[in-house]
Amino acid sequence: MQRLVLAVATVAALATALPAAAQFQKPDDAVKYRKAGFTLMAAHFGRLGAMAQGRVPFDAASATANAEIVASLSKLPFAGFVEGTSGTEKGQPKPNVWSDRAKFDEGAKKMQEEVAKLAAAAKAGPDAFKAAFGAAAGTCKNCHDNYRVQ
Ligand code: ASC
Repeated sequence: MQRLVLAVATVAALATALPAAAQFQKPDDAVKYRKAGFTLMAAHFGRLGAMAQGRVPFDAASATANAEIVASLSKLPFAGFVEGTSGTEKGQPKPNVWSDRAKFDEGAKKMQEEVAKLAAAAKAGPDAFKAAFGAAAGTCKNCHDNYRVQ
């Protein structure tokens, strides 16, 4: 698990060092990439949510492992938001991702900061974990409300 997290983190560091568009052959590749990233994040964040909401018993080791994965994955999808990939169908990014990019990036950074706190919160116990999960989920929702077609 540690090694996987390290590998993902290394790739994330390399990926973010390149200009976004330069990483993809064509816009559709960028769309697939970011969707894959968010799909993985949602799977692992969902496992945390199940514990935060009491649908699954809190398990510090599992929560910590999933939180570390989410924190690493959170660095990946944003490189996939290349120009010309907005849309009007449910789930697609609205054009304001690009017309208001600084604010969008700020929201992404806020999300990354909040998910980075989840592992330590999981180690601290269920109450700290629940609070940190709520804060992180709020940052997801904020961008969905503002930048994703409903
Ligand atoms: C999840 C998930 C999201 C966020 C969001 C929070 O578990 O897949 O996209 O939480 O629903 O509001």
